[in-house]
Amino acid sequence: MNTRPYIPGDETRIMTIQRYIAQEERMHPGATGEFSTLLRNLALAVKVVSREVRRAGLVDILGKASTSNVSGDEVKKLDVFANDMIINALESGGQLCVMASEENETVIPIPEEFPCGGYAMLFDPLDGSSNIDANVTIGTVFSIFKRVSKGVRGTVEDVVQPGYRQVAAGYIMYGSSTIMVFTTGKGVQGFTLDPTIGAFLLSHPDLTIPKRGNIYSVNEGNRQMWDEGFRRYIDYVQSDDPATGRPYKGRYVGSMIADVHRTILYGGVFAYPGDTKNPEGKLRLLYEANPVAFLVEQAGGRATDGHRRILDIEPTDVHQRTPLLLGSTDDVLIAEEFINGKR
Ligand code: AHM
Ligand code: MG
Repeated sequence: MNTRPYIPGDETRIMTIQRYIAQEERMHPGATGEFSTLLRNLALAVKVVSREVRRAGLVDILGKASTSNVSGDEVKKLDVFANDMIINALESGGQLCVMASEENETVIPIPEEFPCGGYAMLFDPLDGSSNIDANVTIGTVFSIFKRVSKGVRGTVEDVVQPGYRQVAAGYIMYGSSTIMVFTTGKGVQGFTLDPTIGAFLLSHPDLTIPKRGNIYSVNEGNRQMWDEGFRRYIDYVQSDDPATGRPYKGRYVGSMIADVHRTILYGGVFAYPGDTKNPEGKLRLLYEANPVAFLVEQAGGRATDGHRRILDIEPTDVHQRTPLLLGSTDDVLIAEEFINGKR
């Protein structure tokens, strides 16, 4: 497809997210426009979240969380604000039948007064939120399925679906700039928010992950609780072998989106394995692992739990966790060999 990327200096050749989605839909004659409206509403919500993230350090001046700000209004914590913002922006559009958020115990129904649509969306409104106070990158993650339930309104069945059925997934990273990276199953596109015009512009067309990298990303504080196989894999990446680029560099932000984004751009491996304390690791299958696994595969990489493809896991619970291993295909395959005792 001719995505006509943004060419610096040629301001007449910008590709906005809306234009990109509309162009994609035109290539599918049966498309109703429902999906492009959904992404447009989501883009609007995350622009507001981005604005609030940029003001986060000013909260101490304007009023702290759960207290009143100077005008006497209740100030919401950023993750609560992001959650409310996304729900409010999407519930009335008529594209969704149900939502699920990492912040909500149970699924979020679409209120009676709004029409019920053909899609279901799961999201983590502000992943890595423990990093906010340190001014470290955080992100929003989303995963979209087609509706499968048949009743008047959507149900939990619409969100507890295996990852291979996702029709779209992506993340918004609030870093030195705000970038939205998403896939609809035809490669991965990255759009950077231009704050001067309030639009996401195609900046990273057809993102592909290197076949092999030289960076590993894991919380090594958990080392003593890991399986022996994974411990030996980390010993392997740390050992000296210039021919294969070892020792690898260690990089761990502790914000999954930042670590995954870097892994997609530079290659290497990101892992949050299970350990003796948390056998299923920390990350949630439906809100975190599935969407990034879809993106990484679409970028040409690999995403597993060490034994099986993330996207093939049949979920049973909306909040279930999974070990996660993803990145450059060659790196992930080597890690799997260690995990499975073949090295
Ligand atoms: P959160 O959803 O509570 O923000 O937790 C998820 C985050 C991920 O962004 C990150 O990869 C992970 O927690 C880091 O965990 P740890 O501090 O155990 O290394
Ligand atoms: Mg999270």
